Amino acid sequence: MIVESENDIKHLKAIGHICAMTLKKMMESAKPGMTTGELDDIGLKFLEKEGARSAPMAMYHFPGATCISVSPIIAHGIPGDRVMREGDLINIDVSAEMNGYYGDTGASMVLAKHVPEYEKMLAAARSALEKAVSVARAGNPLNLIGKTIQEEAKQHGYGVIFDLTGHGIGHKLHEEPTEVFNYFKPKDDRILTEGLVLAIEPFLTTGKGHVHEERDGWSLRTIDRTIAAQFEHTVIVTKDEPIILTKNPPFLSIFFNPKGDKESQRKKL
Ligand code: M3C
Ligand code: CO
Ligand code: CO
Repeated sequence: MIVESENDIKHLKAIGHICAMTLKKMMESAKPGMTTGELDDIGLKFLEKEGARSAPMAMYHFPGATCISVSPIIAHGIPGDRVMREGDLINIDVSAEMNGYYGDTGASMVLAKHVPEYEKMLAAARSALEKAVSVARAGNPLNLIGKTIQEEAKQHGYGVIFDLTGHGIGHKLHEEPTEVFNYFKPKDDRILTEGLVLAIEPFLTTGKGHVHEERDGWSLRTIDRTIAAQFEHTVIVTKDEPIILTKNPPFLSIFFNPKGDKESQRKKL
């Protein structure tokens, strides 16, 4: 959507903040031995308490309130009986609706353990999101977002997932512009305009960058079974730096969760 009023901004900020807080709550709650279904329930209760509805459920009848993907699943993981283990690479994606406005955010993390191989990719993916967000300004070509993500990935020795994209958002979870590519598309001549609401979500990988849908009809994994990491923000494009609707300072630092306790997280970062 294109933001037209202060009222639009107020509602987008409200749902964006709820998504960010839900994600933070889930990242802090994730513990070895817990199932993804239990973790989803924590997210669902948090959303309900705030008066928001799960967007995947409302829009697509997704069988969960949030998407929880345990590697080699990289996105659209269905919460269920899967037990999370120390050292698992996990992605949590929270999207929700309130008063007809949508927000979308996500993050990857390693559960309760140092895994340098994963942490390196997480740092690169987070940096790709930060850089992509900073170039999302009115007047810039939309394909600068993908170019920036791909260059940042390459700089750190990674590739991008070609099959998954960012998207417009606002009055629906996925709306125009439906594909905000995570790579440079020279022929894409779309220009970013003031007020445009976007979900920017780089997916970085060690593999070739194509995905396969599992038989459950949702879960996505890399075809080559390589690892991947995603970070996502919903933003409003302006003439300067965009307004980040899903910003939550602690969220950006909790990409590693050593023992699940906040103190050691802070020390580490
Ligand atoms: N929020 C998710 C979609 C959830 S609907 C099951 C998203 O838009 O960020 C993604 N799109 C593609 C992969 S994750
Ligand atoms: Co998302
Ligand atoms: Co999204």
